[in-house]
Amino acid sequence: MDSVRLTVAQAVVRYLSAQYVEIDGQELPLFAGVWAIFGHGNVAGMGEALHAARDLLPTYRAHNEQGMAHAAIAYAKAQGRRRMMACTTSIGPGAVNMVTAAALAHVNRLPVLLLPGDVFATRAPDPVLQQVERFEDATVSANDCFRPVSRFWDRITRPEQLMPSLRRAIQVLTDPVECGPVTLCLPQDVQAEAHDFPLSVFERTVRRTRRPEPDRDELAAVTEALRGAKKPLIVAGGGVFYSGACDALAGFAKRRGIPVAETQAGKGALAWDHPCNVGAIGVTGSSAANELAAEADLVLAVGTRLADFTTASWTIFANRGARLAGLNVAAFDAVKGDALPLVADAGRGLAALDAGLGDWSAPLSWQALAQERTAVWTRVVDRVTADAGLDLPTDAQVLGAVNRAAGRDGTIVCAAGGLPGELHKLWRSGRPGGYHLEYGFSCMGYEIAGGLGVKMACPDRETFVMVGDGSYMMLNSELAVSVAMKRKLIVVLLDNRGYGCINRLQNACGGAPFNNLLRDTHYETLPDIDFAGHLRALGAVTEKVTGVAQLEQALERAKASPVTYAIVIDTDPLPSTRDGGAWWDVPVPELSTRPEVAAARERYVASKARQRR
Ligand SMILES: Cc1ncc(C[n+]2csc(CCOP(=O)(O)OP(=O)(O)O)c2C)c(N)n1
Ligand SMILES: [Mg+2]
Repeated sequence: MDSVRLTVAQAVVRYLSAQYVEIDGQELPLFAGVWAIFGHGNVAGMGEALHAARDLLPTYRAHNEQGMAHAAIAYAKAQGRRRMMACTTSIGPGAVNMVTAAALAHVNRLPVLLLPGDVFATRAPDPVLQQVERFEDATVSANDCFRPVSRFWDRITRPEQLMPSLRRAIQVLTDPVECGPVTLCLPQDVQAEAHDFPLSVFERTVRRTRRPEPDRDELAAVTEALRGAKKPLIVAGGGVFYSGACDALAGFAKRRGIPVAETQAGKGALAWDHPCNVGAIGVTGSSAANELAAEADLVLAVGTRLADFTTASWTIFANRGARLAGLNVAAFDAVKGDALPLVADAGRGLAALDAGLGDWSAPLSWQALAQERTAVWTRVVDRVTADAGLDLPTDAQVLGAVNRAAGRDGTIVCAAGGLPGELHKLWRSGRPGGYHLEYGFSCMGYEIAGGLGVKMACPDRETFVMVGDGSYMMLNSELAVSVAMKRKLIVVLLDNRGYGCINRLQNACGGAPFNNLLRDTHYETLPDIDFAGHLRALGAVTEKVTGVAQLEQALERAKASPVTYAIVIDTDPLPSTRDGGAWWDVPVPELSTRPEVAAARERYVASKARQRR
C-alpha cells in the first residue's frame, strides 16, 4: 500500500504532525499545537481530525480568534521563529477575527499558519450562514480579506491541491526571507472529503533554517566601508535574534569596538550592560544612541526593517557624509536608505565581516565617546525609574519597579500605548528573549494573549505583562486561558483612565484634549472601571495598589504565586520621559483656527526639512 485514504482535514493534521525542526541538535515538532475555536466550517472536519491526533498535536481552546492568533504569533517570536503554531476557525466572523492578527504577523515577519474554514466549494447550499455574497464575483468569500496580509494564501477547493499547497506553506513559514503568516482556506465540504494520499508525503521531515552566506562582492564593499569608518555604529534589529546571532554580535562589537544601538525588535540582543550597548535608537531611543547616530559616518544596520521609529522618520543619521550598510537576509530590507547591501544571514554576515577586518577596530576616541554618552544615559534611567513616592506614579516609575522584580531573567511583554516607548528607552534586559515587544503593528490587545504565547514558549521564565487600561479593554479574554492552562502570567495594569499616549500626541500636534482621556469625552457619566474586579472575575489572583512602594511588595507576592497574578495601579496620564527621543513624522494640519496648531505646524515644517530623502 503506498497510499492512505484520509479526509482533507485528516491529511492536514497528519502532515503538520510529521514536520519537525532541529534546534541545537534536538528534533522537536515544528508545530507546538493548534489553537481552535470551533463553529460550522471547522468543527466537523478539522475538529474530528484534531481530536484523533490530540496526543501528537495538542489542540488549545481560546476565547477570541484574534487573541488565539496573537498567542500563536507570540509563541513563534519567543521561539526565534523556529517553532510555531496553527490556528483553525469557523467560517465568516470567526475567520475574519484573525485578519488583524495576520497583519500583525505580516508586519513583524513572524510565522503562523491560519486555517480558516470556508464556504462550500460545491456551492450546493449557498448562501450558508455567515457567507458573504458578492453580486459580481462568485469566487470571493470573507477569507479573501486575508490575501493582502498573508505571505502565502490559498483556498483548497479540491483534495489534489492540498499537498503542493502545504509544501509551499511550510517553505514560507520556515524561510528566513519570506517568513510570515500563511493562510490556507479550507471549504467545509472539502475538509470532510476523503482522498487517496500518497503515504510518502507524511514521512517525518526535519526542517533546518537556511542561513545564506554573503556574496563576495557585497562583502568586499561593506568590509572596505567599515575599514574606512571613523565613527561606525551598529543598529541591531529583530533579525539578530532570528539568526541566533546575539552572541556573535556581542563578540563582534566588543572585538571591533563598535557601539550597538537597538531597535524595538532588537532590544535585548546585547545585555543592557554589555560595554558596547548604547541603548535604544530612534523616536523612543536613548540620548546616547541618538547622539551617536547623528555623528556616525557608517551605520551598519543588522537585521532591521528600518521602520520610522528607528530612523526617526529618516532624520536620525544627520551626518551628511554618513553611509548606511544593510546586513539583512532579505534584499528588500538590505537596500533601504540607499544602503550598501550585504544580503546574508546576520550571524554568517557578521562572521564574514569579522574575518575580513584584520586587526581593524573603531578609533578609541569614538569608543570612549560612546561610553561617556552611555554613562550619562544610565544616570537618566536611574533617575526617572526611581520611586518618587507619588500616589499617581509615572509609567517610568512603575516600569522601574517591574524591572527590578523581573531581574535579569524575567521577560517583559507589551505592545501598544505609552508603555512601549518607555520600555524601549528604559527597560534593562539581562539576556536575549527578556524583552518581547510587538512594535511592528503595535496592536492594542496583543499584550495578554501574547504573554500567554511567550509563557508557553518559555515556561521557566517569569513572564511580566505590562498593559494600559485601553489595551486591556480592547482584548483581555485570553487571561482566562492562562488561568485555565496554568500558564502563569504576572499582569501589571496601568490605569491612567484613557488613551494617554494619544492624548500626548494630540497635544504635541496642537490639538485640544479631545476623545482620548475618559474625562475629555462625551460620556454622560465618567466610567470608573473596576479593573481589579474584572481581572479577578477572569480568574487571576488580583490586588490593587497605590504607589510604587506598594507595587514592589505586591510584585514579590506575585512572583511567589504559582498562578496568574494581576496588579492594578493608577498612574498619571500626562508625563512621559522627556530625555532621549527623536522626531516622528506625524503631519500637522496646515489650516486650523487654533494658534496651538499653527505653532505645531511651524515646528513640523522645520523638522520635515531635516528628513533624508
Ligand atoms: C488596535 C489598535 N487600535 C488603535 C491603536 C492606536 N492607539 C495606539 S496607543 C492607543 C491608546 C492606548 O491606551 P492605553 O492602553 O490605555 O495606553 P496609554 O496610552 O494610556 O499608555 C491607541 C488608541 C492601536 N495601536 N491599536
Ligand atoms: Mg491608558
